[in-house]
Amino acid sequence: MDAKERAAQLRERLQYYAKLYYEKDAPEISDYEYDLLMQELRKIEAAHPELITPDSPTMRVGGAPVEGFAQYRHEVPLQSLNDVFSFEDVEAFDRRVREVIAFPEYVVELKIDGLSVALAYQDGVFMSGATRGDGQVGEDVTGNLRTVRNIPLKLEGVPGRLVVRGEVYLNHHALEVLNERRAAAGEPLFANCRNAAAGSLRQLDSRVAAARGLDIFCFNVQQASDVAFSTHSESLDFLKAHGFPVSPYYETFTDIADVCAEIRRLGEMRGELPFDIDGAVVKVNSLADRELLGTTSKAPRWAVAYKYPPEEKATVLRDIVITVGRMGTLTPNAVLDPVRVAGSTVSRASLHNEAYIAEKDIRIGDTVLIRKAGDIIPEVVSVIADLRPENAAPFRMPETCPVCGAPVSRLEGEAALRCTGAECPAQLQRNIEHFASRAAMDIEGLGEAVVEQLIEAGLVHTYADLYDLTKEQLLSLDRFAEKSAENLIRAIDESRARPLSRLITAFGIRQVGESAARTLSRTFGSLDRLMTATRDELLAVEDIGGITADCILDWFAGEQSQDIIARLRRAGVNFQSDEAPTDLRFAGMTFVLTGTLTRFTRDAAKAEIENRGGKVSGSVSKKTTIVVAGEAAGSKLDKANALGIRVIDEEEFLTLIAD
Ligand code: 3BD
Repeated sequence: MDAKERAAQLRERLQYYAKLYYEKDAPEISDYEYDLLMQELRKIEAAHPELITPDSPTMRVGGAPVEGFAQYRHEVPLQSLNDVFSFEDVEAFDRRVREVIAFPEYVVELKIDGLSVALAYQDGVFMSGATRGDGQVGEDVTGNLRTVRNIPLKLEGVPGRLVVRGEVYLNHHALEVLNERRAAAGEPLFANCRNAAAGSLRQLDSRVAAARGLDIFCFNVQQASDVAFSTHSESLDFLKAHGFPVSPYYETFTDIADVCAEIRRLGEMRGELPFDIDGAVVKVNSLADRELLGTTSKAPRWAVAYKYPPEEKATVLRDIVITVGRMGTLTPNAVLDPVRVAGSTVSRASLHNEAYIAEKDIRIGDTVLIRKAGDIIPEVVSVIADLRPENAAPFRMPETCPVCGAPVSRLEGEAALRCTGAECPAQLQRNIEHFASRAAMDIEGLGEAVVEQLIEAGLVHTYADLYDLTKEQLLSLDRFAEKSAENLIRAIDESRARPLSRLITAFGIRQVGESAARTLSRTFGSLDRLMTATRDELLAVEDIGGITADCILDWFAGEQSQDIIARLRRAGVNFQSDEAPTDLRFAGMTFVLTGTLTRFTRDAAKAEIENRGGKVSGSVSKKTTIVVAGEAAGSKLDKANALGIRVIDEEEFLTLIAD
């Protein structure tokens, strides 16, 4: 057998095994044997590049990273779907359909929660694929789609053009595996399957996408040059017959009551499915009827998506544990029997503070209803009172910090309790984790577990200590080898050059998140300038209010902060913004413009003042700093003189604003 024949044979076998694995869930060979065959094919293709075909299974593993994604104009625009949220809405949809079609037939399908794509085939070969984008233009993610293992790359007996729409998704198991890997690498976890699928499909490096285990369900024939269908279910059967995975459980109905019953039935299956759904789609089956019903500018009149309400699940609250946050805040957390809700397994939920627990009367041992707030953060909705064990006692917050034992206190006007321990290790742990986090100094490999080790070994007492760590010190710790120690030292080293805004974020000043940090960096231009900013100057900055300004002043006034800054400076951490600082010479000053100005319009003069951090007011009062008096100034000038406020003319104003 020559190379060409062997390559063809390998491709056929690999395709066959992949199909068994993905469709029948009955692999005949082990992953290991599968990988061996794949490797053999790769070797042949490497030696004979002319034998590579675009539909070869080797093309699924992905190539080198590409620069962004090319735009992809969809030949036939990808329509959107109208959402409905009640059975009354479904019945109203049916009435609208019946105004045009006397006896409609409907298909009900699951609505898979993933990312919508289009796949284009030419003469049976997968050529290209793209995200939906705005329906007209999406992103060309062909390379990544090749790594979706159940997308057929080659079709038998489908000449001409075929465009298929589908939903790319990640199943629950794949999400779990992915998140375990990310947790081990100290990377942020994906909150749900949809985010993970979208993030994976939009990976620039298709080798990364390949490792994510994406799948697809196809739900529409978008274009077919050489096949004709008369119904949607026929087109789904066609897709199935040609090896496309098609959304399971689709059925046809003629009575809208049966459609609603089916939607309810699918909703009840939700918890048992191995992937996420967010609704059910009802579609008119006959393609001729669809033509008659037509389309609005946005969505077809012949289909609706019924969205299920956020899932709520009951589970047992086994314990309430207290965590100590970065600011020393004590937060009670529910420890739950693990339960799958809206796309991920939940075993913890924040209970926020004592008042929240008291209001819902949450007790250890209770059966509680869990929901995801905004689809992402788990929360306890309510207690099922009937299922409360007899001995369940009301919950009380501890009087001492569970980590360092220092007394806790409640700040005036706040619901939260705080640890008063100045050197509480829990606070230190969160502080350093925050410093190293993605949004802050982005130090890869410095996750929770490593920070804990460093603190325990006494190697770091503040985040400034990170820059003094040596490879030898790391090697003395468990789980560090030559390579991992070098990597961490390098990651810490690289963080010295981070933009100033990240350093400001990393300080963990209360009220100062990423966005405020960026504004502060841009406005003041350097850490040294920010350190000496007055309250007025801070207040002149967009989006910085009194509370935030005080938090910033308090933080810089702290003795420890000054020490940390000095040490970071010595360590060569970047203190400069790459943007020039904003002019703030009028910060805290209020101007009043009166009379006629000859060189400026009112608006231009106002802009000159505001661009330098000043405010403009319409009337003179004790709070006025300067009155700019043009020609024929009247009562405002008199009032300014009476109050002893500084008055300048237009010439002087020009000198004041000159650089
Ligand atoms: C599914 C449109 C039509 C062909 C338009 C009727 C809006 C996402 O399982 N059918 C399905 C699913 C989605 C669909 C259609 N059938 N459109 C369907 C769909 N079984 N998820 N969608 N889509 C797909 C969308 N996506 C992103 C932004 C806006 N709209």
